[in-house]
Amino acid sequence: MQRIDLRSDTVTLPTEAMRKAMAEAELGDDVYGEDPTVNRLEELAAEKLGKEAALFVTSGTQGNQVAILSHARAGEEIILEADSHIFFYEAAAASALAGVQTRTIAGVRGVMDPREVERAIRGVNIHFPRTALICLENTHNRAGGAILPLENLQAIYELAQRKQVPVHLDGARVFNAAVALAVDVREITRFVDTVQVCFSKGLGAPVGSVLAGPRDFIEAARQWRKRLGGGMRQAGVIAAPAIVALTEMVDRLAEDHENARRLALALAEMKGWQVDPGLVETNIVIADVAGTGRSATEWLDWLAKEGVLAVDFGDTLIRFVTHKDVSSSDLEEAIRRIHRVVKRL
Ligand code: TLP
Repeated sequence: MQRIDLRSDTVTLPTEAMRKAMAEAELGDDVYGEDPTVNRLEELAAEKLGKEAALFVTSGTQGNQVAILSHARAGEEIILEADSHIFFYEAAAASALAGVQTRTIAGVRGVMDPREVERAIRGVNIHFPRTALICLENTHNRAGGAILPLENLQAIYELAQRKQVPVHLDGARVFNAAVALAVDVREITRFVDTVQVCFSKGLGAPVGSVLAGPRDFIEAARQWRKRLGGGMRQAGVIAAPAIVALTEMVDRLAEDHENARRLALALAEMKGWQVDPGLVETNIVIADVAGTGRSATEWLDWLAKEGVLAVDFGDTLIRFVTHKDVSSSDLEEAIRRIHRVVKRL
């Protein structure tokens, strides 16, 4: 039985064009700044994201953490959304590595109220830490791939500039947001100082992310990456497929969004499953199976036996992520199999 893997868009395998680019990449030692492919990727990413410079990093987590380390010092505070990846899924790296205190704000579908953000920024007082950074996430993973509205980004950026606090975007899936909004990604990144973008998710590259921002910030980030053991020598072999990801794989994300909407519509029809297809904006679908009287893990076991893989996002929540290695016919097959399991109950 063919496995249909909807656990994450991180499971995507490199395309033929990526493998060819890897085999043919021109290489050098990137710690000396001499890998022409890494240099080309960093220039291309900076240009596409509308920033002065960029740094190729090993992963989304490393990109976010290098950003925090470069923006903030131990004993300072960073503001972030309560369900954000940096807070929820990075093993408390911000406190373990940067020594910062996290100040969370509960958002609505990942969107923080600018008034709450403003209230959370510290004034000068001997009792208070300095607010060093505001972090945003777009699209928002735990909010089901929700897009932060441009007006919200703008409002937060304007108040942050007024208060002289930099804004970092965890843009692991920012190209999904840009494609869904039908805007150039720079329309999003213009409202942040620094941004991390993953090549290894929906864009299909095997490894890596980029951190982009002002030139002096990226120089500081380069040293933090080195401190963390992220100096990667002949990294052109993995930068080459990332270049293919940036140049060839962005527009097709619309197909993943279409498949996610299709999946949400089908799941919403299943007995005891709760999904609002109207809330599915990109490639993530979160379904609540509370109405079936069974837990997410029970469902995941049954689905896995039918060769459909997803992950649990809470006691009764299941996350499905569509991506390039699940075609629309694979998706129809997944829906048939889920239906079979539901009917058996
Ligand atoms: N997210 C993974 C898991 O860690 C949950 C996934 O399968 O979605 N920011 C966001 C918004 C992410 O979703 C992820 C990965 C990261 C950062 C971290 O990227 P990596 O895995 O490259 O460190």
